Amino acid sequence: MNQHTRIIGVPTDYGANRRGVDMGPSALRYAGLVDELSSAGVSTEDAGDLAVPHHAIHDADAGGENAKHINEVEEVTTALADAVADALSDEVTPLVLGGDHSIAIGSMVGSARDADIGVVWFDAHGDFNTPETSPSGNVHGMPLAAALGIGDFEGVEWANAPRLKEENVAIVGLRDVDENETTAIQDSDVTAYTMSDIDERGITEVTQDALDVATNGTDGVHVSLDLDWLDPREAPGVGTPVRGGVTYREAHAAMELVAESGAMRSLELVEVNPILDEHNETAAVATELAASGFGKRIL
Ligand code: HAR
Ligand code: MN
Ligand code: MN
Ligand code: MN
Repeated sequence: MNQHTRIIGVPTDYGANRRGVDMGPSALRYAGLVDELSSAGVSTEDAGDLAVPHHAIHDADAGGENAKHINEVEEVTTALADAVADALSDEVTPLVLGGDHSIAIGSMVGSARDADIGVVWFDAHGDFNTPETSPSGNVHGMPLAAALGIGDFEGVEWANAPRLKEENVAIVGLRDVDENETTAIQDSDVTAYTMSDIDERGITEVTQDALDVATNGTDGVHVSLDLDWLDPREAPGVGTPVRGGVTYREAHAAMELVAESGAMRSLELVEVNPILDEHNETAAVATELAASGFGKRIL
């Protein structure tokens, strides 16, 4: 694994229905991300934040009921795709700080530009809606469908990850999925592991299976970590908390397996919302999980 990372902040909340997640990059840096990574033996360069357009009135000018702020999402994710691809060509591991989960479109597009990639998606949600199935119109519920070119996203060049196949995508921790989304996931070749799967088989076995899915025939894996994957008691600072998530220890065990696989080519931490957080706890947990993903062991 590459032990040099480049932090790329993406202070956007255009994909979410609650404001505040655009402050995620600051919260993560303030929580000591660079020190955490250095305790994992990882050197870090901070590329700062991408420029995100800010509108005075957020929702009045959403532009598109079915996919709100889609033009802003396109602008931000296109810039992020370039930044991620640049980091990889400079042989540093991109560490993308969200921002809401719509930014994952850019991470996947950039990571899959010059390599066949797999994806491990740690999330309470499927993020598999399309503009026609989304109950909310919020793009952070759509990034996997976008990258895979499903439904309305078919042939949408800026949104489709060029070298990512459904059979190399694994979602881990599902517990809140919309009806049409469930059907779409089942109809696809994506592999999904629910919280019940984790109850029955344990986090180690499930994560190992997910990594097998994502590494099978690929050059590396993009790891997307939505903090609402964890139980809200341990990660309260998220916009869409769902009871019954993984524990702090399960999350660490999973990230340690990610590190052991040696396959992580890019990582993103998303959906940290400091306005809703308690003393920046969620950001702190996120930074620790990142360090585990780069090989830090806690006893
Ligand atoms: N499924 C719902 C929707 O599409 C909720 C989306 C969830 N929010 C996220 N994504 N944080 O993981 O609107
Ligand atoms: Mn904003
Ligand atoms: Mn998500
Ligand atoms: Mn989520």
